[in-house]
Amino acid sequence: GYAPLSEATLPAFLAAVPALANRLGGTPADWRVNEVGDGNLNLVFLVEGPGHDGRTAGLCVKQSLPYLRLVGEGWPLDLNRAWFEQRAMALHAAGAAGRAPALLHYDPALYAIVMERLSPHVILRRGLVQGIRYPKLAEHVSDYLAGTLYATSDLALPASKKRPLVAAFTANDALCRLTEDVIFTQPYMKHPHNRWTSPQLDATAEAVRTDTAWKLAASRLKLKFMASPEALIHGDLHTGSIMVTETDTRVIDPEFAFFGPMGFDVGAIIGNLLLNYLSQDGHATEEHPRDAYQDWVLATVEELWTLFRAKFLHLWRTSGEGDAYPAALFAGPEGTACLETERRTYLDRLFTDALGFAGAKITRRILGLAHNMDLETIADPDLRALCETRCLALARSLMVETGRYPTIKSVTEAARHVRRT
Ligand code: SR1
Ligand code: MG
Repeated sequence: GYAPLSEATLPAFLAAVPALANRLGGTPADWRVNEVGDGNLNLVFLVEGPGHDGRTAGLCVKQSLPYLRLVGEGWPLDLNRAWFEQRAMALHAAGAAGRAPALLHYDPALYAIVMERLSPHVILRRGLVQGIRYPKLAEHVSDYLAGTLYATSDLALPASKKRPLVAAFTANDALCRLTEDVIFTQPYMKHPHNRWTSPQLDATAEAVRTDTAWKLAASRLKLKFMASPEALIHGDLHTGSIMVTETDTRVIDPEFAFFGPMGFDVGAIIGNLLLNYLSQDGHATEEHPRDAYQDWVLATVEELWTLFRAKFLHLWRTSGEGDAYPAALFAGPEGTACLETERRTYLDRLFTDALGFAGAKITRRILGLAHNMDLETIADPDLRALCETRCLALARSLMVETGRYPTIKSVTEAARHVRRT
């Protein structure tokens, strides 16, 4: 039966799985366990054992709690999110090998996932707030996005393979509804879950609630989220769901995975990077100005989209085995040219979706329930409010005036412009 694990009970759980015990080495008494979960939902344990040949070994264990950790037991949440997470990890590994921690074990009764412990990786968001550059970030995240989204789409999978997967992930209803509520609905209304740190934002939040164009844009995006089973998306790809070193990048936490719009994942990471860019002014000091770092963040946004687009197109051109766009209909030079135009149109549409979702992801982090340390750790309340106000201006424009942004450069230019206001 299910019971939450603890630092005291975890060794016995691991000792019962020979492959895990062997990996840790020594005996359970030698294993050091720390609960380190600082996310909104789950328990996370890091375990270290003596390993073999003088090299220590580590594991990470993630377990669902029957409620939302951020709020407490008053907000029950489906335990089965762990099943969706480990299933998504397995399916995504096929499209983007090496860009996530290795999945080692799943316990369906305890809703516990055992995976490779990443070391010396840190959460990307923490590194960004400290002003650390990650030269491989765009290359690796674009590998992950293109690989996972393409491989699970109708462009790569025959319908008879994709449809049962769509059906299985449709059952991740609890987490989809959470997203629908906290991202697309609650920030645009008076709701007890909403909070913002700066009283300076009271008037802005009130203005959002009466901004019909903004609410309409949020609702259109919500519909797209609910009714576009394009690919198996991560579903929560913010900068807290990525672990990094200067040379390695791993995506973690796909518990919100379901078949949804690809632009939601692409927009999540772009939106979180843009939010970070605008938050940097709250962390700059005279001794440590952040302007050059901010240029790096925007260059990363540009590179990420450009590489994603190129890699996705390459996969489609070279390995299209899905049932959409049957090859037999596009034989000959005319068919080839026509299909190539179609591919570019598809990517243009995906880009537009991503920008809208990026705006929605920024808005929810300022006016909704769950916030980001990028903004929350700005000590000066006036400066924090200024950064938040700039974020909201950019977010609204991405959602309401999406057509103004035909290229990723136009997006980064808008971010620079907002920063000057
Ligand atoms: C209750 S909202 C919790 C949030 O944390 C997760 O990381 C998701 O972003 C979710 O929306
Ligand atoms: Mg998460």
